[in-house]
Amino acid sequence: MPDYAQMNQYLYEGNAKEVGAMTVAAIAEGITPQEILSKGLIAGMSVVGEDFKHNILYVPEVLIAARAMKAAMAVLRPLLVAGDAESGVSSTTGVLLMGTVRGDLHDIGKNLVCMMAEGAGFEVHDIGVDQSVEKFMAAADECKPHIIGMSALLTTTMTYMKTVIDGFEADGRDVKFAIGGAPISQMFSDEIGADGYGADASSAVDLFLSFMGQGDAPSDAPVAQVAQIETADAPKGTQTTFQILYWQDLPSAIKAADEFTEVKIELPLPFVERIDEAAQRLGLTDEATYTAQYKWGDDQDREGSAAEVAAAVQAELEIAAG
Ligand code: B12
Repeated sequence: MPDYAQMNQYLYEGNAKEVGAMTVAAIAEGITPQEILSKGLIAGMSVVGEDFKHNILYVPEVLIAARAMKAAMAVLRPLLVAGDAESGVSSTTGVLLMGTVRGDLHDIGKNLVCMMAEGAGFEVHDIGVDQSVEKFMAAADECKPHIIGMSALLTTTMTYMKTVIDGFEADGRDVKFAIGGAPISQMFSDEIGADGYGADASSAVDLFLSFMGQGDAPSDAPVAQVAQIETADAPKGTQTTFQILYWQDLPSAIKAADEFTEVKIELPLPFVERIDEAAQRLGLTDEATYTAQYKWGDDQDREGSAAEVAAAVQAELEIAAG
């Protein structure tokens, strides 16, 4: 039995070598790839996500953890694909076009869905991250998919899924849309006119199969939680130290801490779009080059609670950005 707590810890530390070695050892021990994925990798990554939310980890550490996860997924990939193929579904199950939507560089979940779908016999065309409606259309012209799967991990990019669906509809194209990613829910899927939502890779495959007339759609899943700003009342005269996270010279996030509480604000959509546009202009869209551009600015002090200071700094950045 693998030491999953240790594996989670290695993943958290971004120790790709150990996570990979433990994955190989677990497979040799006869553990199923699904168990390793859920108890060793996804469980570890959810701790990373929580600590990211609470300012214990920042983008560079998360990226290193994500790399460790990818290293282990590379070991599991052939097994997941072969394992699902044994489930008896034919290799002509259907054609699936997958991509992460514009402005969003998260691809771990999408890659997992692609692997599982491939294993279930789908012909998968993965167009990668940060994909516009035009790119989805051009790819659809090429591969003529039955299903288009879109992934989004940011509340600021999930709305772009509707742009893609509307674009295809306006063009009179008939294709099924499946959507997924941590902030996505069935309610959101209904709201934007998608054909279905999958909470994880196996529900995603069930959903795709149901579109192809094989089996039932997965049942509804709970709505994922999104990051929230913590606030607390602080006494008068409280001092806060804050920093701004910049992508090159463009602000992306604010963290502020007083004696009692710590607050993190991800700046809203226009800021994300500005960074995205600059990255596109400079051709810096691959994950490592993109994230290497993030740097925290200097510590600054100001009177007020962390929540008040963070809100004031956000307002100033919004005014400065016009
Ligand atoms: C790893 C990670 C990163 C890595 C991504 C590396 C990579 N190659 O993917 C890096 C460091 C680059 C990153 C950057 C950022 N991130 Co990030 N990141 C994460 C983290 C910790 C894990 C995501 C993950 O891989 N999960 C594991 C996979 C297996 O799960 P999954 O993606 O949900 O996929 C499953 C399902 O959703 C579903 N699914 C997924 N896609 C699809 C598609 C279809 C069709 C279907 C049916 C199903 C389906 O099946 C998958 C498999 O089970 C999350 C926290 C979290 N808990 O989600 C934050 C998180 C998503 N990131 C966040 C933020 C804010 C950012 C940044 C804006 C930070 C910054 N200030 O720069 C940037 C944005 C960059 C960009 N433009 O995209 C926030 C988003 C908050 C919000 N509400 O919008 C989160 C939630 C962290 C947090 N709690 O604050 N991040």
